[in-house]
Amino acid sequence: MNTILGVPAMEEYIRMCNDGVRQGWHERNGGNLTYRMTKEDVEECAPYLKPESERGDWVPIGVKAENLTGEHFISTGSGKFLSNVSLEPQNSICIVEINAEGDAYRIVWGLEKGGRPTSEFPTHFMSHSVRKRVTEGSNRVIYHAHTPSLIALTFVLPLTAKAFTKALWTSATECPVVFPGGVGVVPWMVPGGTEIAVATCKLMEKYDAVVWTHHGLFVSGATFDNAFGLMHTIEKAADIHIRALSCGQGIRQTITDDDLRAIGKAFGVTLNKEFLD
Ligand code: 2HA
Ligand code: ZN
Repeated sequence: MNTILGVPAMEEYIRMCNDGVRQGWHERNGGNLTYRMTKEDVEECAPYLKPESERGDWVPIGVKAENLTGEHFISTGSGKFLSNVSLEPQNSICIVEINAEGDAYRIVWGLEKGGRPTSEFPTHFMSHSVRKRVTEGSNRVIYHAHTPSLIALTFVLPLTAKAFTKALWTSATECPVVFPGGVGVVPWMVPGGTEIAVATCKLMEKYDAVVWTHHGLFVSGATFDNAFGLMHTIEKAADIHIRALSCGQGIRQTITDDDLRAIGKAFGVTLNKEFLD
């Protein structure tokens, strides 16, 4: 296709929005997705971006990241429905560029009827900064979804990284392989602001998945598939845990810590020892 929508990064981005919608994670305008574009992605999109003279003013992000100066991101639009992304991408998502100071953005494509990047852009932006640094540039995708089973668990489990990690690791054998570092937990906070951005990105130093209490999940990945797969694996494990608890007789048997160590050994992954007794 001879439009920006034929650029592979755009195709994959739009497909991932659809995949999340199909899972039921994106009621109304719930959830958001950002992707830090490669140089090649930007070159492929360049013919379709606004000329310099039509680019608006720089908009302050409210946070600053020196390692993201000059980067381009694809972002869902604030208040936009992920279910509309594939139907009307030009009005649901945008490409933003970051200024030379790393503290402001401007829209270079998309949101043609007006709008701005996701309300969670400060958290996405700070998380990109941290993940870019700790993964030496490999992580490019940050994804937030309203995953119902995981949200339900935030009403019944202690709000600690250990309680959530253990519940998830022991609910499906693949889990320790997919997220050997475990998951972090942010207590309930007002969404969209700087406070939740700071709390999330502090945990993103250590974890690629952070639970937002009574709200959802935030994940980071190198590719769309990896980020989506991490979200999906965690939500499915949460669902299994809830189904087991819902049988009403408690957990009679589970994967032990020694079993977890054996999985780590067999699959060549190092499990976060903080969560093993
Ligand atoms: O984009 O999910 O956290 C809407 C939200 C806010
Ligand atoms: Zn949300």
